[in-house]
Amino acid sequence: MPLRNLVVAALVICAVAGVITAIADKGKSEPATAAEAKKAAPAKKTSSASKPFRGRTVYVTMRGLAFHPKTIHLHIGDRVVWRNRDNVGHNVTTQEDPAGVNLVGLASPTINPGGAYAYVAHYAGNAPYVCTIHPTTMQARIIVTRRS
Ligand SMILES: [Cu+2]
Repeated sequence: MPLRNLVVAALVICAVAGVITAIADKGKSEPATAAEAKKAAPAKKTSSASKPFRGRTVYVTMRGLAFHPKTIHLHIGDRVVWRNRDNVGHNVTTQEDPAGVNLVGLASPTINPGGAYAYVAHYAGNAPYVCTIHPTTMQARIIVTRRS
């Protein structure tokens, strides 16, 4: 029996310690100023992670051996989804831009008929891209700019 009493006593001590710690933490976590409260708010939002993607989505349709629309504009953090509506496979491959530096760096695998390929823009850039299977008709451009 003394061993059991010892265990019970230990559990009670742990529970009390837990409550004290919780009270102490509550006091600490309350922001002292409005500025601190503002700082703390975004951190809480990102940790919830219920909606990890917060950018815009731009859709490009691959149909009739062409990209529609031919030019897309997006901001860093936005996403492009290419959807293949043809009955042959396509891909999306950025080309070196003679007028500038290709910062997009995009090379998809083959996108099968009915399939799609998504790309989130992480860098600013302005690059022509093609489907390397049909490079004469499937030419387009992706322009990624910083959010102002
Ligand atoms: Cu193609």
